[in-house]
This record gives sequence, C-alpha cells and structure tokens, in this order.
Amino acid sequence: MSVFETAEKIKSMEIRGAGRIARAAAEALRDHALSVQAPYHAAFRQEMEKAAAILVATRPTAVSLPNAVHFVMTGLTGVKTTEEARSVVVQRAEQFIQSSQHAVEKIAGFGARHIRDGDTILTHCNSEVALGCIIEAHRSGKEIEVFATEVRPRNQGLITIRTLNDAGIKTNFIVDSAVRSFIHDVDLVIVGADAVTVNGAVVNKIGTSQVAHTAAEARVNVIVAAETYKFAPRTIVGELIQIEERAPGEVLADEIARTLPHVTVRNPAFDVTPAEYIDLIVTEQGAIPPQMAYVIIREYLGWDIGEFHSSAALHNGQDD
Ligand code: RI2
Repeated sequence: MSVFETAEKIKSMEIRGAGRIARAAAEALRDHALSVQAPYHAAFRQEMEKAAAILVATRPTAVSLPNAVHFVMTGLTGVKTTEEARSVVVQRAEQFIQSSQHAVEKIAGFGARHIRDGDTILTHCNSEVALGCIIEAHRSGKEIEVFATEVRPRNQGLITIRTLNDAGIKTNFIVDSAVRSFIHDVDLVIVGADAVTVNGAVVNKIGTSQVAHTAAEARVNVIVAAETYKFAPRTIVGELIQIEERAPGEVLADEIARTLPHVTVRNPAFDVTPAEYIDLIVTEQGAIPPQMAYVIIREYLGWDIGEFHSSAALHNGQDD
C-alpha cells in the first residue's frame, strides 16, 4: 500500500489501534523504500523522510506510530548508498513488524497469568493486547466473563464483543456510563494504551480514566497491556502527549449541530489516567509498576537524552 493510502486509512481510522497503526506505518515505509525512484542517495533519503513525516502526522496521540517510524528511519544513519538504504529500511521495517507481533503474543501470555479462574474482567475500547490477555486466559481453560463498554463515539466496543463472541467468551455489553453500576461484579480491569509517559500515566481511549477511577474507588485492580513501543521517549524532556480532538460530527450529526448555534461539541479521542490508578503495566519485557516507565524508555527503547537533538525530522508535531 502506498504511503498516501496508508496515511488516509490511519486518519479515517480504517486502520486503527495503536499497535496496528505502528505496523501499518512500518509496512508503508518498507513498500515506499522498495518502489521509490531516486537518482542518488540524498534524494532517496529525502523521499523517505517525507514519507515518514506524512505517516507521523496522521494521528497525534498513539506514540507507537512515531516510535515505529523512528525505529525504521534510524537505520539510515551512516548509510552511504541508495541500495544499502533501501535494504536497511526493508530489514528494519520487517524487524519492527515481527517484534511487534511477538510482543503482542508475549503480553497475552504474561497478562493471562493475572487472570484467575472465575474472574470477571472489564475492558474498554478495542485493544488487541488487552484482548490477547483475556483470550489467552480463556484458551488456557480459565472460566471467565467479560464486561465490554460501547465506546462512544466510534463504537470500538462492537469490534471487541465480536472478537470475544468468536472466542466463545461470555460477554456483557454495556454503555460507557454503566461502568460504575457494574464495577462490583468485576474482579479486574484490563485496557490497552496509546502512550505511556515517563511518570507512568497512561493515555488511552477517552473514558479510560473514568473507568480506572471507578475501579480504584471499588478496590478493583487495573492492568494496562502495552508493548514497550507505546512508551513515549520525548516525555523525558518535558514534551506532553497531544490529545487528538476529532471531528464534532462523530458525536452529533452536523445537521442537528447546525440547529444549535450555542452548543459546541467537544470530541477528545483520548484521556490521561494517572499512575496512581494503575496497578501494573504488562509489557513484553515483563510487568512493571507504572512508576518504572523511565526504565523501559531508557533500557528497552534505547532512547537517551542525546537522541533528542538528532530527532527533529521525526518530531511528531507536538508542542515543545
Ligand atoms: P492496541 C486505540 O485507539 C484504543 O485507545 C486502544 O486502547 C489503543 O488504541 C491500543 O490499541 P484508537 O485507534 O494497540 O481506537 O492495544 O483511537 O490494539
């Protein structure tokens, strides 16, 4: 798929979910490297940097996207010929895709161990890693039940309940505002993440912080399933995660909104759950308390302060 097609599909959310977006971006860079015609190496590099910038600009919140692009593009450092550059992009893109898929499987295995036989789990939105944990627990013979929220306004809950239904897992489908009514029937909350900041806060689908707050009040544990590439390196130097605000039409039909001139529709796609409401973040490197996010950024993502000076081209458009 071309870079433009991939970018359009990410923007329209035809391709969605932080992990899938990251893998789609790596694939698009790989395909672009294979097809781009450039007379000399600098031109090739320029073409790749343009493609990287287009992909990174599609959605601002999921940090998996700039992290994937960064992983692929840093392969170009020190490379001298177009052919070498082409092959390094292909190799690193494939490596990212494979390690991402491997991470999702690993997390499913680790996360499933936190689910006990007889547990009822609540999940919000549609996270392939969170669902991976639930499905793996079911597969290993544990008798479990799930509460899945609707997820206004894009209804990702529908994807979640189809997946759970196909896996044969007993599932209750509830509106987002019903979480508090059912929290006492829930043993564990498992959600995904679009970004994890250096202080262990988790940015995820709008409503996650309400779910986590409700769970904390009811003394129900909250687990976040997140690959290490969901951790946000630039938060070390004070950068904030930009919360995407999507079109008002997703919430209220434009023809109705037009009749209400004093009403403004707000549609943030994500919110921030503070570390204190999260018991554990399960990564492919094992589970950590959210307060250890810095270690993941330094040890496993390989970012140090020096990197921030050379990464201007891959800046993901957030405010400095
Ligand atoms: P996985 C999604 O965002 C949801 O917020 C979900 O929790 C998160 O990405 C992580 O998804 P959106 O693309 O990578 O639906 O775990 O806005 O699949």
